[in-house]
Amino acid sequence: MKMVFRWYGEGNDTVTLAQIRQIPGVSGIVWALHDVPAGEEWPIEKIMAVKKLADRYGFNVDVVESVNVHEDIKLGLKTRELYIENYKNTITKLARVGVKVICYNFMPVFDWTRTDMAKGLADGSTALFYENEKIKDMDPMELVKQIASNPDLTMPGWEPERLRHLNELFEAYKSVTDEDLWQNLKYFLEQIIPVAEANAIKMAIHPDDPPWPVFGLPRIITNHENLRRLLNLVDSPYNALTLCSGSLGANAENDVPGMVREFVDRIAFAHIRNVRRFDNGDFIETSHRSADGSLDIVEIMKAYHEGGFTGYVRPDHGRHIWGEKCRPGYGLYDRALGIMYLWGIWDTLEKRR
Ligand code: CS2
Ligand code: MN
Repeated sequence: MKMVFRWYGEGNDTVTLAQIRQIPGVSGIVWALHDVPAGEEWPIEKIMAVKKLADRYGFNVDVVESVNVHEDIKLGLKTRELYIENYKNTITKLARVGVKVICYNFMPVFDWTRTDMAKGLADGSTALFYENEKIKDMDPMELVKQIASNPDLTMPGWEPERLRHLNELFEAYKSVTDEDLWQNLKYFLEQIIPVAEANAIKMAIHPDDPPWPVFGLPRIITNHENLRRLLNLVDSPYNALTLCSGSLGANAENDVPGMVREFVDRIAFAHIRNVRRFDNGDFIETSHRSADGSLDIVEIMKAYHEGGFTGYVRPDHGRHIWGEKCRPGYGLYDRALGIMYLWGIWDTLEKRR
């Protein structure tokens, strides 16, 4: 496996490349142009600037997370043609700096959803928390306000640009069923996968987080059967997965090691993190260690190892520990600890081979 680390860019992240370089075994950064709105073509100068910076620290830029999909594509509107065209051009440009994997998602309106960005854990750290009942009665605008109240941090998936048209978007999605969303995803993939293939870039879809509908919006990348369906929409190795253990693992019915075993050849990018699920449907993010959450991270790593996985891996969200002030879920310390746990398991498995 190739270890990579998500980095939001200069002036946009509390973590520095100099710090990331000191985490053992990290070969690349996972990056994006966070200031380019979804749907627009990425400017080549900005792409080159990231490449240049990464070079200076010896990091590859193989993995991009995410090139966001414009809502008109998910809604299946006529205007999607322009946005699909832009997406294709972005793929071609990313190939010029050697990008190998593009992570994206197909969640309507919101990316990941939580009700508390800093819930206290027993050890005094804080972590992202999801409360089922709270979401049921919540006006999504409330959540938006809570997130927008921190002007220093625009969070991926919660960019002001995306949220500006919230009411219209909710209105537009009223008539979109799960099947419509599948059709719109298929249409998108049929157009972009040939371009991805020509540029040797794997398109790796990230599952929905949490893997069930929120605020009445449809969600489809949620379970084993649907991952299989996704891979069959366009049967190409370039139509691939970002398998996120924490997203899928929020639902106790999802057997994450089983998914790894079945799909390993189509997983281009692995997100590994743990969550603790509660009986009432709530869940909280924990350290990566198996004993701390509901997921058996050792079993997941074994499944990757046995499958001969050679793709990219990153620790996903971490807790906020040792007083670190950072983007929710994206501090340095806990993600670095997560990496050492993952390497510990992996190196042991390698020795035993
Ligand atoms: C998720 C998403 O993995 C994560 O951090 O919470 O924000 C993810 O980056 C996107 O959904 C991928 O498109
Ligand atoms: Mn993830």
